[in-house]
Amino acid sequence: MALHTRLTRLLGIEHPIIQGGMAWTATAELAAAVSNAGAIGIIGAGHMPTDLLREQIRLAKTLTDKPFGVNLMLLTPHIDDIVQMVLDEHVPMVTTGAGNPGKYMASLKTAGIKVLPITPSVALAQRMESIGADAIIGEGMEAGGHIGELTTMVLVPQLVDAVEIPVVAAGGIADGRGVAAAFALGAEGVQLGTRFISATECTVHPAVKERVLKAKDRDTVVTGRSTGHPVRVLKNKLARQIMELDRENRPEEIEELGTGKLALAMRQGDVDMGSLMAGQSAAMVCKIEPAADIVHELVHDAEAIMRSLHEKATGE
Ligand code: TUI
Repeated sequence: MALHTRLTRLLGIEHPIIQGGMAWTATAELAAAVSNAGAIGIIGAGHMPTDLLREQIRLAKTLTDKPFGVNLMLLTPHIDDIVQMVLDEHVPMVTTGAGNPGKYMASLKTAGIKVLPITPSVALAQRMESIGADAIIGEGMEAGGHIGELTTMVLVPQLVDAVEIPVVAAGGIADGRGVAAAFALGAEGVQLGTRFISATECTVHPAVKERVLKAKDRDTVVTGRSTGHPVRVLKNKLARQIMELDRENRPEEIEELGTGKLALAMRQGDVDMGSLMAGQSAAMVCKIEPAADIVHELVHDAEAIMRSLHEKATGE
């Protein structure tokens, strides 16, 4: 049982599955569990203070001997300090989100760190390839958190045509069918965030897991479009307040209202006034189970689908 691609070789992993680097959600425990299962776990830096992130990285190193990564959230004000710390800690790989990591590419590459920028567009992906990115993560607007405009279905094949480096599909993938579909589009790996919120090892507040498990098809909404940083969340009281401010075009008040609300949801479990960032695939997440079971199910089911499609295509 294995899906080997350029991505598995690049990262030295068994399965071409990246766990999304969700801020205040993807902690060392989850990342290590995913890496131990043969995929690659990511610690979400978000707006985390540098010292706390360093502790998380050191904790992950005690929990796994396998490669893991850190997601650098480029909008955070102390991003320069975070990058320096990640260099000092010799983290094997980073993904980047919410901006252009060009400024940091040379130093990360020189330190031997694999860099996988998350991009919502073809132009940014080409720029990233030209400055040395190892692979591209194409994230569609089905994803949770900060999103671009294109869907995974249209973004991924365009990226595959536009760059030579491996493309990883993200956004809307929650099971083996999604993995097989991503491979059909030309992706050589997948990134899943929301599905891993339900992992036993995910340390997010139990009330958040419960909301994800209960979510149905139309339970996410995109808020904050007026700020220029649209964010997909599960609908709740905070989301409704932000949608109202969006309608009234009051972006400054949205920024103010949103401050600290992700940690409020994910760590403290305030599922009414916290920001419940999650993707559309929340509706497809149905049970709490170990990260290793999630990884193995994804690989097993994707392989079975690809085998059955092959049989159909060849008339066997
Ligand atoms: O980064 C994410 N997801 C995130 S970041 C985040 S924290 C946040 N909170 C409130 C507002 C904004 C951020 C929560 N979820 N996913 C990867 C991702 N990157 N999605 C979209 C992008 C992106 C957008 C623009 C990447 C690059 C980019 O480039 C703009 C430029 O400068 O060229």
